[in-house]
Amino acid sequence: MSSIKEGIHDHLIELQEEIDCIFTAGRNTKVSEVNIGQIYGGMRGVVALACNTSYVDPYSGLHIGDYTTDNFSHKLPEEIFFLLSTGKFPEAESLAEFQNDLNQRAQVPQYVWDVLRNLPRDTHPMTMLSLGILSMENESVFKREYQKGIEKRNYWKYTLEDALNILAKLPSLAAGIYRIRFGNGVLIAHDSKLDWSGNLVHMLGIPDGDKSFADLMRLYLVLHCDHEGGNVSAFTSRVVNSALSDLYYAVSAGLNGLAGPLHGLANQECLQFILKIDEQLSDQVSEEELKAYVLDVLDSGKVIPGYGHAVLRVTDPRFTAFMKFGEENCSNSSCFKIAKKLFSVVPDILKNYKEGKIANPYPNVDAMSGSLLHHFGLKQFDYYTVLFGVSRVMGFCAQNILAQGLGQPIIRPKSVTNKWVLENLAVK
Ligand code: FAM
Repeated sequence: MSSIKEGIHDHLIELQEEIDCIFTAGRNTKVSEVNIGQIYGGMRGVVALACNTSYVDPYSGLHIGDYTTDNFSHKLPEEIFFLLSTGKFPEAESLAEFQNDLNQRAQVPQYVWDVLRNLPRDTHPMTMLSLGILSMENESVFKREYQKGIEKRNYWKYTLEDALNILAKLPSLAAGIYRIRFGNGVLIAHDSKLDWSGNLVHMLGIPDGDKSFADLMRLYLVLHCDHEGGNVSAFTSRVVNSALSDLYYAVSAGLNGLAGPLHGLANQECLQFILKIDEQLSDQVSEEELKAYVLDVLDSGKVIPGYGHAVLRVTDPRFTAFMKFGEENCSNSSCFKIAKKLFSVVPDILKNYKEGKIANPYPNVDAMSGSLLHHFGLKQFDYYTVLFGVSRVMGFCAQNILAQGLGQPIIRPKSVTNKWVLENLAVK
């Protein structure tokens, strides 16, 4: 058995023991009460899901297993996937074995390129990524084995096979999308000597891409990997997979959720926002001018991209990690300077705007990531959510593998109509 499979197997035993304990303590214990505002308000704050890959604390941000952002941001994405799915970082030997396995599976089938090359020239890169994954659905090992008849307790093993096949192909697929959509369409071959993020950088073929760009990409792919279970993309992916639609369907569905401007597309919108400020006011903009500009945007009914969060109530530690990277590697870049200046004015404005209705006035990960990519030569901001997606697929995969391994059932919350609410609750 491969180390990752063994690691997941052992982790599932631990998680199942914990669940047994939780159930013994009280299966009917109340966790959360749901009020009408929450039913109509996107279920915000309703605790209704178990997700064992990661946890977002409102005040300390993303935790993966026992690690906070500061403790894992220096790792490789492969190590992060191992951590998400087994609860532990791999030993050097297991990491090498895992990377080797991914290399063996990296070849993207020719028909995927045919599909992507036949799309309209201006197709959004996120559509291409989602479609690229979905077009390979016929390769699903889970689907093939399910049709033959497999035991429920083994579902996770075939979901893992699908996950490895998808993850292995992602750098080639994402880089190919970049080269078809923004370059001359000539693909650069995968290099088995490079690691997962190193390969993505290599196959993107960005001219003048220096060592810091490779470091940035590794950090980017690590920081976006997972954000617990209730965010739009992870939840969508889990719901789809809970119907035993295989991982190709589930990953593609999750990516479709990520493509929205309130979620993964915010980094694209964020950079557009920053470039506009650069064009209209320059990176020498004063605090007063910037405050007036931000207030104008808010008064026109728009959100400030990169600020706010459904769960976080502090500056996102992932933003802080990017900010540190920017200080160390490109403190003179215009975009970085503007992103930093926004950080010094936006939170105070948002705190007092809409009578304090904005729950979190602080920056999330998107407020800085695009500025750094732009500085290092990746200037096609339509592409940024693809990078977010490449990273987040690790979370989708790990969450679904563990959920299958724990035998979690189909997800099916109950909905009601206004009429039902009016007739059954004292709200008339
Ligand atoms: N600028 C202006 N208004 C904002 C705001 C922002 N950055 N963030 C929240 N608000 C408003 C929000 O629109 C809502 O107003 P209405 O009641 O008039 O609709 C009000 O404040 C209360 O919202 P909330 O409870 O503070 O936030 P939500 O949990 O509903 O929404 C976000 C969370 C992230 C969708 C929201 O903060 C937002 O739209 N931010 C800007 C877009 C963004 O940065 N998205 C990226 C999120 C990131 F985590 C990711 O997925 N990559």
